[in-house]
Amino acid sequence: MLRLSVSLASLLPFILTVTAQSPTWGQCGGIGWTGATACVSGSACQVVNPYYSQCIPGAATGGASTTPSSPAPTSTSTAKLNTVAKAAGKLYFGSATDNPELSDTAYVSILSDSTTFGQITPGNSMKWDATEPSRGTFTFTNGDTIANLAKQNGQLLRGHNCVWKVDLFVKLWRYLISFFSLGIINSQAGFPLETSIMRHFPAFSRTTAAQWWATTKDKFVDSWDVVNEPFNDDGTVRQFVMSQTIGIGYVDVALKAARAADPNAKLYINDYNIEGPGAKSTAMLNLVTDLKARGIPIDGVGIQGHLIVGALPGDIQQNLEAFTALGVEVAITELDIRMTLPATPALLAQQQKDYQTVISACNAVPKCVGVTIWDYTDKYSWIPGVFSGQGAALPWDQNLVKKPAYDGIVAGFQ
Ligand code: 9MR
Repeated sequence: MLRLSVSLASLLPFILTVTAQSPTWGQCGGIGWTGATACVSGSACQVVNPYYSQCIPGAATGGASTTPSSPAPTSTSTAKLNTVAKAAGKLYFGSATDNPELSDTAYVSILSDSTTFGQITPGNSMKWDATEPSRGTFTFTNGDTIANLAKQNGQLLRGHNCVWKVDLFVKLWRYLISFFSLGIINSQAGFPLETSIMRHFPAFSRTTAAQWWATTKDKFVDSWDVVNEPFNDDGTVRQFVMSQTIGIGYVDVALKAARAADPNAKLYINDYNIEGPGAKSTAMLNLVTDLKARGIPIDGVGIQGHLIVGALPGDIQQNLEAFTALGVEVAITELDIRMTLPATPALLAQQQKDYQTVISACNAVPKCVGVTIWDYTDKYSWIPGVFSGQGAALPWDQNLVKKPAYDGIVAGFQ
């Protein structure tokens, strides 16, 4: 015992030294970060976005770029992305955005250029956990901010999303707290949380969807991601409160409620890892076939497109055509193509090719109606916060400078 405490005591300075410095690729700052802000020797802390700074090997301390010391290659094209997309017969080229970054005026200025972006998707602020933060209380402020921005800019708006396992986990937790605090958990027989949510869903869908559809009667809105990510990668149904309670039939409930809220908007099911053929694409094809056969309203399949540089699935065009052959449209809804940092010229060149490949596939399929990137700049990308050591996934770098990927997009539409 004595020996243990002695050895712990002797280790303490070492442990403190270690924890005072983040490892290479480790987090070293960002809103809410309470850990080490210094990096181990050989790496430096770089701001990736307001929520995440990371120790980048070989980077200069205090700099804002994750690229190596030689100047990074940039885009040379002067074409505008929405202009080229429309010239190719598409409805739009668009970007996701989120409320916190709307205070960045340089960022908003590029986002608001409708020759570059003809469409906007709110990355978070129309989700269930954002619109109904407590039970029965709906909050549309943040979603309205983005809807109004799109309207002011003359951009289409994609509603995202009505039903998603990830948001329902957040809601379940809140519901649990509220049930306990209100002391009514025993008043609901059977499965109180599930029952409550199932009872509530149509009201949510009608209220939320109607809010933005009602503000968009002049037709700049086109689509809603009604159901998000219903499948696991092996094609089995994702298990969460809705699928566990009523099975895959929750998709019917959601689509019918959405159609009742507005008969005009295009209703989509949206998922990732369905860019190429495979078990998950097959499951989605089967679901859409079944929905169409039973007359359940479904207009489109959203192919998210969270991809990896140099590792694109084969036959993207063929896969898009398999969906459109069922009588639905498709859209690339959340495109980003990430790499392991740092972003070398070779990786940026490969990324340019990969963007061109995806855009060309959509371009070749008439019923692929448009492409949305999941925000346009690395400054606000979700990637580094989720995939450690990866990033640089978008066509603008974190200084809002256009990368070679931009030229890949332009070439893909030509
Ligand atoms: O980019 C979004 C991130 O800011 C949120 O924390 C996260 C959870 O709501 O959702 C991210 O967006 C996801 C999208 O809604 C659905 N497809 C995957 C996207 C990236 O995770």
